[in-house]
Amino acid sequence: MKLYSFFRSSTSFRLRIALAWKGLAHETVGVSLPGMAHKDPAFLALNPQGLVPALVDDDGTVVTQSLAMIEWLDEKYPQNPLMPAGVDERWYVRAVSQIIGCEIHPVNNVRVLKYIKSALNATPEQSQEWYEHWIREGLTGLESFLVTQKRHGKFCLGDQFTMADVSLVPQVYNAMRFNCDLKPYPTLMAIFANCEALDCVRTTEPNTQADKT
Ligand SMILES: N[C@@H](CCC(=O)N[C@@H](CS)C(=O)NCC(=O)O)C(=O)O
Repeated sequence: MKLYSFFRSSTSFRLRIALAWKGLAHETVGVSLPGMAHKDPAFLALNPQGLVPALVDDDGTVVTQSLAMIEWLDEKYPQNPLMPAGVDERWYVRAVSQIIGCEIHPVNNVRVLKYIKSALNATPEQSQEWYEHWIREGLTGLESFLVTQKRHGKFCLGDQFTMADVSLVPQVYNAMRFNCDLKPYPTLMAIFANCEALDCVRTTEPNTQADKT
């Protein structure tokens, strides 16, 4: 299979982790976001939304939308599952993933940051404040959610590595890149440290990627 990915993209990183965790061989094709390669007709033919990641399976199936892709991978290639068996646990894993994927990531996406700078004339300081604000708001809510649910252990769901962790790791990497203060989130950061020790994270993190610029 082929993964269309940008090294710094959080959503691409989710897929890199998932594929590595499942041991699925694939070729990674770099799609440069600064180079606007995600708007090239060849890439738009794979994902008309013009967003990474996209995955092309060996049978030609094309899938997009990272969280849907991870669940699709889990159903098509069930080894080393990223979704738990129980219905309550699946709800919880989806809830954590969606707090990140629907509430934190979208407001700090490349096109949003570009828009507030270009159309709304935000200064670099204002753009940084925007980023930090939504990280604080999002991670505060997520930390409280985990603490209240009391389902976490080594990972978000006990000691089972799941899609929740696959979602958490890239978001923390991104917040670190923007120099956010992450001390207020001890539960999330302890889980992040445990995830960082895994091969599927170490071998797929942005600095290891061939398309790194
Ligand atoms: N909900 C989508 C979001 C995909 C997405 O926004 N990807 C970003 C990179 S992390 C992107 O391609 N951004 C390009 C842009 O904003 O122009 C997913 O989870 O796959």
